[in-house]
Amino acid sequence: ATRSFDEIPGLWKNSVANIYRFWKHDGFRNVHHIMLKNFQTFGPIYREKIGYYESVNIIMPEDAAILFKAEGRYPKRMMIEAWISYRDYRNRKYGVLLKDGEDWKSNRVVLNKQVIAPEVQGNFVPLLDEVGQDFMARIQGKIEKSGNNKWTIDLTNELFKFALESVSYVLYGERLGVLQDHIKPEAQHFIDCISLMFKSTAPMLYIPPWLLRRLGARAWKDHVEAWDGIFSHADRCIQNIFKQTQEESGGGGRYPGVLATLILQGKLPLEDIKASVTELMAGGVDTTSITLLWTLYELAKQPELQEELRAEIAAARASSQGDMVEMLKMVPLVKGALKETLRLHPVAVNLQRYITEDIVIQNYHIPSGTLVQLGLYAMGRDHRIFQHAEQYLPSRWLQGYPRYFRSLGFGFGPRQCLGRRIAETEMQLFLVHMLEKFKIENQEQVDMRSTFELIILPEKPIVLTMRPL
Ligand code: HEM
Ligand code: 2DC
Repeated sequence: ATRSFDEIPGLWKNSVANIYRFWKHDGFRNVHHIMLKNFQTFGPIYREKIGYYESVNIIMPEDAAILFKAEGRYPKRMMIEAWISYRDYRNRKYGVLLKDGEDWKSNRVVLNKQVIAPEVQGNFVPLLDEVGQDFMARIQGKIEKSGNNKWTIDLTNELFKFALESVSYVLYGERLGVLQDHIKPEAQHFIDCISLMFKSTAPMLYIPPWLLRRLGARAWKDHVEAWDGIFSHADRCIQNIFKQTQEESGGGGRYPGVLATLILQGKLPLEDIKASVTELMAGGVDTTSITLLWTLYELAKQPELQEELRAEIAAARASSQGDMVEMLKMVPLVKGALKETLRLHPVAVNLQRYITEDIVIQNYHIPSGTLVQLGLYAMGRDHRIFQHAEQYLPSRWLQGYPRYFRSLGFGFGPRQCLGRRIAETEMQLFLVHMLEKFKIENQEQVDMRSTFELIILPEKPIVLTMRPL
């Protein structure tokens, strides 16, 4: 017989004691490690309640399939109260990230066609290719300046700039110019604000923002300051394009970028377009850059793997004859490397949905309306699900291995990552250029730990060395 909801194992009966225990174990920064431990202790399903945050947690791919079948017509993720509170506090509209129901759907459908549909990749490739090449020229310049034929550095901020330049070019059809030697202070401030925004969100997952606001707590103040910085810079970029689309009509057949296309189309109210474009700009920086940083870190550990990837890239380069869209169809191992990075170092520690019907998972009944979370980080490291789970093996994504509900780094279904097409294209082109030009090496062979600041980040700076091939 199916067991009842209240029989699911876990710590969910005393939420106050749980938040104390959580805080004592530095839980705010260890969400992913605590999750691993919970699955070890309780098995493949557990219930949890920390402060006001209540969930059922699952790990198996087969269970993920059941979860996503029960997500309904308007899939709903966990509400990030802090993000909602800021918008309400400053009277700002929600974009597609924070909308729900019919309002979400109608916006998302219009955005999908311009941002994630396979047909638009052709628009993005030349732009992202250009930024990728500029980044490599910048590294080459640094190597030459160094005088010893290499450049050793923590690439984090360089990659933030690369990602900001990339997403801005796609959104606005114009270069921001942040890859130059003197970065404009506004652009660096924008980058710093995004990191602070993520970091200050984490404690507010468990302690309600209104309480922190009443207490005058640091996290809330930082959070407001961070979003203020994000919105003011994005507003300036958007305003700029808005003026241009009013002045000129049809700029010579060149792809004008996502924002101008949406404005000219006129299918969404301007305020909705602005809100979602701001979210795309903010969502486009730390995600791809950190994923690329983890990828370079993994590749530095395996010079032979770098050679394998180079061989694939060289063959693709030769047979695509300069057509980059074609070339990207011929680099499955490069794509496998990115999947492998997201398996071991996912940006999102879990995926979640409020289910819209009753389901049965691991023989437990779960009622409609429950928040069910798939532990992405734990799934990627589970030996039952991935053979040699501890090894970075891009070839596991090629063939022969089971792939059913295992590659979920961007989420799943109609509510999956809206920036996925941009992110994948940007990262693939980056790796192609990087591997064609440089060898990647690291200083020390210690395993890098990670920390949770809403997204999963390296705990300490990752220092890498690049040498010309
Ligand atoms: C949502 C991951 C890059 C914008 C999400 C979700 C995940 C995710 C897991 C939730 C999906 C779900 O609930 O099923 C990633 C990863 C990235 C990345 C791993 C890069 C490696 C980007 C970029 C952008 C972006 C570059 C913007 C250009 C968004 C937006 C949403 C979202 C707007 C919310 C969509 C909605 O609610 O309808 N992302 N993301 N992401 N992402 Fe990304
Ligand atoms: C964080 O318990 C842990 O892509 C929580 O580009 C559950 C949770 C809910 C939503 C997730 C979030 C986690 C991690 C960061 C995600 C977010 C949805 C979108 C966001 C995955 C797993 C992200 C990084 C977006 C952010 C766009 C924003 C800056 C405008």
